[in-house]
This record gives sequence, C-alpha cells and structure tokens, in this order.
Amino acid sequence: MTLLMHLSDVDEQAWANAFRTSMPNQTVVTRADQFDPAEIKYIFVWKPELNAFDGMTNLEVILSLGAGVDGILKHPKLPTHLPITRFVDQSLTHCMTDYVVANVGMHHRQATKYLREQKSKLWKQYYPREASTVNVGIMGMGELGIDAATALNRLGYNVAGWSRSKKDIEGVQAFAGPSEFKPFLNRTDILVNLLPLTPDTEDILCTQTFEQLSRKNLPGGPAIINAARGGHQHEPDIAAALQSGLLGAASLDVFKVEPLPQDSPLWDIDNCYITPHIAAISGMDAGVELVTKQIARYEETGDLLHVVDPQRGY
Ligand code: NDP
Ligand code: OXD
Repeated sequence: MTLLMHLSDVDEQAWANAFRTSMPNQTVVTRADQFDPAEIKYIFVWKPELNAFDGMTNLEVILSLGAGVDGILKHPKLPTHLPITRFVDQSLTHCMTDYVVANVGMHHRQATKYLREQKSKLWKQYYPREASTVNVGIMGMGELGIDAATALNRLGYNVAGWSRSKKDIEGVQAFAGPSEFKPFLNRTDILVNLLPLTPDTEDILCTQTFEQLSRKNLPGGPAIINAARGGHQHEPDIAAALQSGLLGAASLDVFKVEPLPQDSPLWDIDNCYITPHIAAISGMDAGVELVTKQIARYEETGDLLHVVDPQRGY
C-alpha cells in the first residue's frame, strides 16, 4: 500500500519522514515525489488542492490531519463513496481546553477594562467576582466541547452546553437543538464556539445571536470566543457589536479568510483578541501514532475510528 501526504501549510516532508519511521514496511510519498496516483491507497490530507484526488482509482481511505473536515467535505472532486476519518486525540483536545480556559478567564477578569486603564496609567481596583457568577455557554459538545466544559466546571464556572443531542455531564446544564438555542443564549455571559462548520452552523455568530446573550453578569457586556471556524462568524456584525458595546469582547482564533486580511477592521479593535488559528494543533507525534494505528486496524479488520458522517457534515 502507498500512503500519500497532501498537507498544505505544514511541513509535508517532516510528516512523511516521521511516517517512514513508524511504518517502515510501507511506502510513504509526498506530493514532491514521483508516484503513480493509482497506487495510492491512503491519503493524509489538510487543505486539499483541486487536483488532490485525481487519478486515485485505488484510494480506500481519506485521513484528515484536522479535527474539522469542512475543507474536505466541500472539495468539488471529493470521492464521496470513501470513508473520511478525522483527528481525535487528547493532545489536541487538551490544547483546545487551554485556549478556552485562558480566554474565559481573561474575559471573566475584565482584561479589556484593565488594558484600557493601563494605557492611561490608571490604578483602579475592581474586585473580582467569583467564577460561579459567570455563565459560560459552549456551542458544540463533542470531543472538544465536553473537555472544555468539564475543565471550566471544575474551575467553578456555571457551564452549559448546546448540541444537537442532549449531553448528560455532571454539573453542566444541557441544551439541545434549535428550540433550546434561545434559552441557552439568554443565560450565557461568555459564549464559546466549538461547533463544526456545516450549512446549519454557518454565520451563527451574528447580531441576532449576540442580542440574545445575557447582559447581567459581566460589567463590560457579554463576550464571545470562536475557536472553531471562520465560516461561523459574520465578521462585520462582530466588528459592529464590539464597537457598539453589544459585545464586551471577542477572542477570535479563526477567520473567514486566513490569514486575516490586512484591511480587516478587526485588527484595530482593542476588545478583539486575535490569534492566528493556533487554538489547538494536530501534533506530529500524536498524528503519526493515530494514523499508524488507523491503518493497521483497517488492514487487519477493515474498521476505522472517528469516521465522519457526510450527511451530518461532521
Ligand atoms: P465533534 O464532531 O466531536 O463535535 C461537534 C459537536 O457539535 C457535537 O456536540 C454536535 O452535536 C454539535 N453540533 C453539530 N452541529 C450542530 C448543530 N447544528 N446544532 C447544535 N449542535 C451541533 O467535533 P470536535 O469537538 O472534535 O471539533 C469541533 C470543531 O472545532 C471542529 O469541527 C473544527 O472546526 C474546530 N477545531 C478548531 C481548531 C483550532 O485550532 N481553531 C482545532 C481543532 C478543531 P451532537 O453531539 O449532538 O452530534
Ligand atoms: C482542526 C484545526 O480542525 O486545526 O484540527 O482547525
């Protein structure tokens, strides 16, 4: 069998070398190598180009480097009959939880107010309120949402989750489906997005959503944290909401266009906390171990783990 690396924006050669060590009996090629596409049985992919699957008449499995597979599912020449697996690993999950906990803590502890006052050399104490007075709402209670919710709950935050099906997690209030979206938002001071990008979730971070958030517990107004996909956010609405006070702050790790264009107004808004899509990464050690096990399992049993449901879109 031959495994092809098709990894845009990451060091494809370094991944190939790591796989050659972990699977010494298999052939591993990169896009820079000479190979016959008909010999490729597995493709390990991130941000596939238009020709990604061309000529692969014997391809059996598409293995995603990312946890999110929206970029693969929307590929115009995707061989739709093939299974797609996604990246699920504790190292990525814990990395995301770090990002969420850090940003929730920052907004709970009024980072924007203190940064503004620092600029004026103003020494003014606002006594911190306990974590239990802050309602955090997590949209998307899958691999990542559940871990973040559990960690925030442990820190004393009042946590709720919203998903398609209800989740029974101790100490975390469960909301599900479109009919419970409004009550979920109404109780939420800090809204965290960990949804997959699908037609149902596109542009979910918009004015209509922000207007329903609670304005009771955070002195500066509600905050949003988007660590999922840029396609979830309506960026003009976010910019307007941050400037009008409809939102007190936003932490954004992902954007409609990446890298975020130089002329985006978001860069200059002081209550917008921008990171360049690094909330959580698919580490090489974990990725090589996961894919090596997936292939061994598939070769032995024909089964795979973490298979995407193309109908649901995640
Ligand atoms: P999962 O597939 O494990 O979980 C998705 C969750 O979203 C599930 O709880 C699902 O509900 C819920 N959901 C899906 N559609 C809807 C909907 N229409 N309404 C309500 N809930 C919905 O995904 P992960 O937790 O592994 O990852 C989430 C996303 O995080 C990825 O898709 C990716 O885009 C993003 N990501 C971003 C990274 C970064 O660095 N910024 C890194 C890694 C991932 P149910 O449980 O009922 O099915
Ligand atoms: C992912 C990502 O989906 O890094 O894994 O965005």
